[in-house]
Amino acid sequence: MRVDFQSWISAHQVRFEDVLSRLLPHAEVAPQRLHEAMRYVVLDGGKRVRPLLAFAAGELAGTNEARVDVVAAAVELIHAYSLVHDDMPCMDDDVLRRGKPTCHVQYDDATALLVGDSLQALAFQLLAEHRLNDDAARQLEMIRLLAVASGSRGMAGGQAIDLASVGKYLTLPELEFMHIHKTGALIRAAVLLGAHCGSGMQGGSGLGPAQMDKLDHFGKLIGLAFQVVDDVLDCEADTATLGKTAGKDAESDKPTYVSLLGIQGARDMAHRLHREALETLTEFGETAQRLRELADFIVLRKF
Ligand code: GRG
Repeated sequence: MRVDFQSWISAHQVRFEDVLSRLLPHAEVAPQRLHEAMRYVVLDGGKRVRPLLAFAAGELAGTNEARVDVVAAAVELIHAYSLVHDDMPCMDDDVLRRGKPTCHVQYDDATALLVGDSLQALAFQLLAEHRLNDDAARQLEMIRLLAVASGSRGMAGGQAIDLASVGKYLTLPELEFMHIHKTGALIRAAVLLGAHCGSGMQGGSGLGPAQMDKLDHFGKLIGLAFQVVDDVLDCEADTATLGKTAGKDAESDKPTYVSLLGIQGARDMAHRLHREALETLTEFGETAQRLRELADFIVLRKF
């Protein structure tokens, strides 16, 4: 029997917390303080949007959940590392994340730096030491995909552009380029990695290149929609609801979709991207239902 979307989310969030707890080093293992800090930033917090996208894409591709658990964890560890580094005084300099003091506030700058480094390394360790696909070449391609999405041609590159754009005017294509990299690349990778776990697997649906391209396009559109909504929420929601400091973009004089298009213009853009994202899923029929529901969640969310 098909469970409703909210129950599906909750069940995955609870189960995934156990997966993460199991895959992270224990806090009692040396170096204890570093391991404790890694668990502090990863566990008990966050919406887990990227893992949920991987689970939904995995369902579409007919893969087994244990494989998607590993790619979902790898993506979430990269995401957690990016938040820790982004919050540091040398970048966004923030004190609150996921409703708790940021890592460098709770621990110290050096620990926060090492937490980020260690989470990134652990993500790739997991992809290398677990079987993700029956085809070894496909597995290597998956590792490459996450590396590109995280590095200078993906998230880290987008962050570099973001830091260089403070106080500057960006055109809409420039803003889009920045966000497709900074936020979109990892969201896109989450969708693709979930689907790759199924392709080539016995009993998996083995999505073909044209279908993977459709999913890639879905990931790109919904990744951008996620950022547009993030910009709107930064203006409209309060700190308690967001679990991070609200109003940071305007305060730091950062170009955003809201500063460029106004609140209503940004909302309209999010709805257009949402509509286009849903259109890319048409051919998948019922198997893409969770991805559609997640697209709705990303655009309609209030935090
Ligand atoms: C430091 C290499 C490096 C990159 C940082 C992602 C990022 C790049 C910075 C985070 C700053 C930020 C607020 C970006 C906007 C979009 C975003 C990633 C929001 C946070 O993601 P959520 O809402 O967070 O999925 P939770 O806590 O729910 O996981």
